Amino acid sequence: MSIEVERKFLCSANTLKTLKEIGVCAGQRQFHDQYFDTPQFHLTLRDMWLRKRTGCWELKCPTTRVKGAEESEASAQCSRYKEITNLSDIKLKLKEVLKDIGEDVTSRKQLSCVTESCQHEIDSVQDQCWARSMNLFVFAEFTTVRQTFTLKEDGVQVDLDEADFGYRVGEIEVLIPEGGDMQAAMDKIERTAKKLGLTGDRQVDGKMSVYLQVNYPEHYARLLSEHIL
Ligand code: V4E
Repeated sequence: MSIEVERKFLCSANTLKTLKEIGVCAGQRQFHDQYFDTPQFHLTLRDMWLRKRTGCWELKCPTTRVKGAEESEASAQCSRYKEITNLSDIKLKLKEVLKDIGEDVTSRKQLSCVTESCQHEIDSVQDQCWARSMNLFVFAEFTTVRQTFTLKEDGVQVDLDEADFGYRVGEIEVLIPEGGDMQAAMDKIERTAKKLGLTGDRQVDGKMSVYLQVNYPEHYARLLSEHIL
């Protein structure tokens, strides 16, 4: 399991010029994300983000922060999430969380899902049967074109994303192992942000924030009021 530490930014022409000077373009790719939650949004209301990205499942969970600890401006602009990519671990975590909130995952028999729908539907639907059995459905779906840059600074990656609903956002990202040096990761991000000439003290919206604002304004407002976004 790894922890993803990242800072989002809006990429101006100047930022792009600097990025091309200090980084190496590692390529461009396109991916399709499907995000899952219960109809009552039990996962996202716990800041848990389950997605299938071009066939691979990922679950992002919040990391525990030290209560009452002062946060620097640089740290406040970074998000940190634990990333679970092993499907068995994802299912275990989801069972634990959904059991906690009284969602009866055992009563929805996976077998009935298989016999009713999967024989007549495409492979991707079969693959989602376990999710359906946990009452998890796709609530957001979009395609992103991503250009990736690697920087000389060890382990720093910069992604420039354009989602198919028109939103563009950049992110400076460092991956560390669980229990790894969070401060060192944030320092790397801060140094990179300075090199790119980034200013501003507010967190920049990610693709999902913008998607929710448009498609689920009430849920978005709730996530804001509960300080999840
Ligand atoms: C963690 C999270 C979400 C899941 C998607 O995360 P994000 O990093 O925005 O997407 P993406 O496509 O860049 O994933 P990557 O390729 O880096 O793995 S959706 C909303 N959140 C919460 C969240 C937050 N609270 N604050 C910020 C700045 N971003 C996301």
